[in-house]
Amino acid sequence: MKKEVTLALNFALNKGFQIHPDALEILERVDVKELEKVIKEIVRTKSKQNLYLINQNDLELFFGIKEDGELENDHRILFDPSEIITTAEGIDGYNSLFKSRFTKLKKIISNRPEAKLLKSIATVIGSKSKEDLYVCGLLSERKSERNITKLTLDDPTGSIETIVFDKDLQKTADSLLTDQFVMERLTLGRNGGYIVKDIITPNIPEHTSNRSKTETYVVFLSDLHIGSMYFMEREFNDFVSWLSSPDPIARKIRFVVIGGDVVDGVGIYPDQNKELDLLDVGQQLSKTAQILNKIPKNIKVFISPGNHDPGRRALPQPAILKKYNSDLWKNENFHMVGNPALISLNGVKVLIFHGQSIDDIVRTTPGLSFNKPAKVMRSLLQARHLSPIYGAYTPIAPELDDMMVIEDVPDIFHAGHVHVVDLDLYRGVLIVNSGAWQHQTPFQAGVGINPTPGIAVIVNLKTFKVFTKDFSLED
Ligand code: D5M
Ligand code: FE
Ligand code: ZN
Repeated sequence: MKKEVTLALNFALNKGFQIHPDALEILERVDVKELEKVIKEIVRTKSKQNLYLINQNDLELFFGIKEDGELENDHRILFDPSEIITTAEGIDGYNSLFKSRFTKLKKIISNRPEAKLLKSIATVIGSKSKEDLYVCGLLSERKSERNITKLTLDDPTGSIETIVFDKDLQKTADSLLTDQFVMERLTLGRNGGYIVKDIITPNIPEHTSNRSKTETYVVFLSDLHIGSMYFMEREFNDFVSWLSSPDPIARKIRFVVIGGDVVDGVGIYPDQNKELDLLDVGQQLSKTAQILNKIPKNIKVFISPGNHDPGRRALPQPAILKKYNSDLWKNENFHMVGNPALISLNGVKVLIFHGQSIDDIVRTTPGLSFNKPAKVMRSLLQARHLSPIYGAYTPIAPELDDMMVIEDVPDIFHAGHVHVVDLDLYRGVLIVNSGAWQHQTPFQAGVGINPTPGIAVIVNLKTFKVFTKDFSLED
């Protein structure tokens, strides 16, 4: 028997407790770091009840191995790109991708009354109408010149350059993301220009979220970066141990969602090797499996990849392939999904996206910053698209079907990537950016990214109350 186990048991024996042989068997399976704390807690509770026997049931309950039958933990995978990504080749593929994006978003906007008045760009260009004209398309260009903003829209019939004069409308125009879907109300200017009178985005409607019947909790994590020298191993292990602790919040957790950058990977950035503890992605994933396998068995874990994880870099990404580490696939509590993915936890729809596009959006949209990723996520919901900007940093695969369109309005929208915890509630959708478990890297320090690592974000799926628990150690 391990020394820590003997010590913890002696504590109970010295208090006059007996230990049932069944309980001993469980001690093989539990996290010894937590054992002392748990035994003390059991001794305290049972002394009050004048019960001096520690049995299997006590240990199972306090370690969270035993199901609290009351707490529901149903899950469904509603969307996972892993098995359906195809990658059409070259230009044809991108044409299909944009056509798919246009068609899907036009359908989304079609329930607006103005949508009935929509005309194709080719028709509008030939028109001499004095009436208002409605067009829609993907925003191929946004230019601000002196006092005006020019917006160019493309649809399958052509391209139109439109001009925004109105100051308030210019603000809306500036917040649009390149390649996002936009609808405009236009009038013909005296010298032939198309003047924008109104800008309409697909946006999400005011949303009444689905709720869990029971007060089951979910933890949102991302950006562990296991294998990096900066991975916060002690803090993360503390978090995993805490899941088995008697803490009343921990006792209600039945789901853990990990939104990518599980490992640091190899060859992701130039000179990354200098910052790696483990130089092989297989080793990094083995270590991941070792750590995550300590999560109690009554918790379901969903693992989605990010830009550091092995597999395809371009969006949408498939789940981390079995060939890199089958251990992650063997654990029946683990569910390996792609990026993005839509899952249902007790009926609550959770959209999981690593958040690669946040970089491009912050760099090109006035008023957004890396310190407030939830604001950026809000603009993704408004655009009804997870990664609109094409041709910048974020690689996008030429799929025939644009799987990055937000077709279903989620109840919770989870992303990571920028390593900053941030929360928001937008039209009834809970927005969570779940930070990181990696200290600030020299690169991040150089570009002024200030991470808030070591914080677990926990949501009560019945009330949507959010808790954060800080595991970062001061040293
Ligand atoms: O990205 C974490 C954040 O830091 C994200 O906003 C990108 C940015 N980042 C980090 N390293 C680089 C390099 N080398 N070039 C550009 N941007 C970078 P993560 O995906 O965790 O690396
Ligand atoms: Fe990351
Ligand atoms: Zn990332």
